[in-house]
Amino acid sequence: MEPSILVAHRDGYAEITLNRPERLNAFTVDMHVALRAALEAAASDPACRAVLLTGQGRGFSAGQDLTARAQPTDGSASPPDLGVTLETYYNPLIRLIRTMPKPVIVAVNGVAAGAGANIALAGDIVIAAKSAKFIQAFAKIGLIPDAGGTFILPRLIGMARATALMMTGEPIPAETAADWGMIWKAVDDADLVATTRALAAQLATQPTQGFALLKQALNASAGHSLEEQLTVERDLQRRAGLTPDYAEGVRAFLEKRPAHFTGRPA
Ligand code: T3D
Repeated sequence: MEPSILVAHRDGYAEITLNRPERLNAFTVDMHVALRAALEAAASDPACRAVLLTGQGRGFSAGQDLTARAQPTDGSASPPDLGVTLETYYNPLIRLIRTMPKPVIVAVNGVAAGAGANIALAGDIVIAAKSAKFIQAFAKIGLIPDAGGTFILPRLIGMARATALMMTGEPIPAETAADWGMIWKAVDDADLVATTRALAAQLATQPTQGFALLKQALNASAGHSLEEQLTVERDLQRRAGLTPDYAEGVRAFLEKRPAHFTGRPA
């Protein structure tokens, strides 16, 4: 059987591909376990300084595999406890993407629906092929958005648009998503792989420890007042200032040459 997740070690970064194209990369337990393992390995590998997440085939991901959710009409089986599924699989996945100490770039190669959309939107930099679309598909099956969607989407595009998308399930094309600030940009389909690989390779040469601290600062900002966030910035900048990459960055500027960042901790 084909592995549900493919991992390729490239130029300083890990490329992780969701690999159930016949089901538009819908999530099974096996895929959750394999994806989490791949992300955890990338997070702890000092040679890996960025992650590129994408999907195989014509979809990025259609969210939860619904074939695993069919219930008999005669009431002979109790419904699944979806709270357990979220706590066991989706929530740890979103926490990992948001908090892993290196950039996560998401290349949305095709439709991203349900949790598939919200997993994509949890990435640090999201670039989509122009033919891709984002669908908050949950209401169509009687569920509420999950995988961090109710937190992340309103912060990206505002409450009015997020609520309407969540209630209507209207597909949003990649270019509209970019115009609305849901993603960073939409590129021609033929350019998606080259654009996102170049970005991942470039970010893998940057101050990785600084990026980890930057992610901490942005994550903290959501629930903070300006005063609280200024304190966070002070504390994290203190740590950034101790890194070898800060010293190298300043030296390189003064010597009028490109910086050679190692990504090593202080
Ligand atoms: O359950 C829990 O643990 C709670 C967590 C829930 C998280 C969630 O993600 S809930 C939301 C689940 N996802 C959906 O509701 C989306 C379902 N899919 C669709 O609405 C459509 O497939 C798309 C709009 C995404 C794409 O439409 P289209 O026309 O481009 O493709 P298609 O023909 O519908 O799909 C292609 C194949 O993939 C098809 O199989 P077939 O007929 O060729 O054998 C289809 O059944 C399969 N597929 C698509 N999505 C899923 C799926 N199979 C299982 N689960 C899916 N989610």
